[in-house]
Amino acid sequence: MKNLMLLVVILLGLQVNAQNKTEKTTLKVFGNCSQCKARIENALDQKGIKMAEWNIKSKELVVVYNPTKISLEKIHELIAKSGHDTEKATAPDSVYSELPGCCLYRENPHTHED
Ligand SMILES: [Cu+2]
Repeated sequence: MKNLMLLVVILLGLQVNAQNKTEKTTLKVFGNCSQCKARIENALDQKGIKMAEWNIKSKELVVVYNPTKISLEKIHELIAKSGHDTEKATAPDSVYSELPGCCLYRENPHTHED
C-alpha cells in the first residue's frame, strides 16, 4: 500500500513536470529599432510565453514557451499581427503601413538604437 502511494505521488509529479516543460527557440524577425523591439516583445506578452527577447542587430528573437499552452505557429502569427514579418509569417499590409516611418524595415532596412 505504501509503495502504491509512492507510485501515485511519483506519477503525479511527472505529469506536473510535463505540463511545465518549456522549450527555447530562436527565430528570425524583421524590424529596425528599439520601438520594433518593444512592439515585438509586447506582442508576445501572452499566456504560455515565459520570455521573449529580440536582438536589434541579429534580428533574432529568443522565445521560451510552453508548447502545451501555445504553438510555434501561433507565436509567428502574433508577431506578424503586430506588423513584423518572420521567417514563416508575413505581416498584413494594413498593419505594416501603420508602423512609424523609422520602422518600415521592408523599404528601409536600417538598424538603429533609438
Ligand atoms: Cu522600429
